[in-house]
Amino acid sequence: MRPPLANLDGIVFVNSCVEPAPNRFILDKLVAISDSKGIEPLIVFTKTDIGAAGELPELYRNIGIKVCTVDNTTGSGAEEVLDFIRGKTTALIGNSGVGKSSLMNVLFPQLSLETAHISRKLGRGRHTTRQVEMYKLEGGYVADTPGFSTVDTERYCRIPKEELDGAFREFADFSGKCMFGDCAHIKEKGCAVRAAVDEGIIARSRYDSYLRMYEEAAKINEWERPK
Ligand SMILES: Nc1nc2c(ncn2[C@@H]2O[C@H](COP(=O)(O)OP(=O)(O)OP(=O)(O)O)[C@@H](O)[C@H]2O)c(=O)[nH]1
Ligand SMILES: [Mg+2]
Ligand SMILES: [Zn+2]
Repeated sequence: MRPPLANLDGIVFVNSCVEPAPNRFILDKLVAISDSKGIEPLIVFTKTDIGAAGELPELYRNIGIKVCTVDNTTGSGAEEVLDFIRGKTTALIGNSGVGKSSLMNVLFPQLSLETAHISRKLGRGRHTTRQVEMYKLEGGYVADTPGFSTVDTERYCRIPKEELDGAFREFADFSGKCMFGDCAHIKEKGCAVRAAVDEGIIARSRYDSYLRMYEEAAKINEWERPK
């Protein structure tokens, strides 16, 4: 499969506090993919005027990921996004309706990109932005992308299960301390990763995402793996 974007320095993962609510699993999956490819992630929570991001910003900041909260109706918080994308090749990625194009318009008003409320009656599959578009801005390139659906993200997990723990950055302090060198951190005796989850050092939701991704990765046939 040929990705529509390549050679990204950074990815801005856009979530909205509400409508649609953040999906932790998809966020963890995308962050794992960017981490495994050495692409710097920035997590943004939009619509702070109508909802709160709750515990999520702190959860991700605790593992060293930059997080910012933005109200696109006033532009409050958007400067941090600008600092992140300046001079880099980046893309805004996230579910349909989270406010990617709205954020682009806040950052670069000259773009006047189309934005729209997605009616619940019409359901998923209605994307306002229909193609990936790259703009030369702020000494770099920024891409606005169409929102994805949950189904689309299924095919993105192509991290081999043996390498998956390396894509969860906060596991690194523990994965070398497991009793078995090839520990998958699932049911093995003496697993230091699971112990850290039980002690509350690693967030349970992150570990749950790891387990779900591991299961998905285990279903991928050897020949389907990227070389
Ligand atoms: N209240 C509020 N509404 C917002 C905010 N950001 C975006 N919206 C609204 O959310 C809706 C979707 O915004 P878009 O910018 O079109 O979302 P998108 O992520 O580009 O969606 P796709 O192009 O379909 O992927 C629009 O009605 C926006 O006005 C925000 O911070 N606060
Ligand atoms: Mg859009
Ligand atoms: Zn382990």
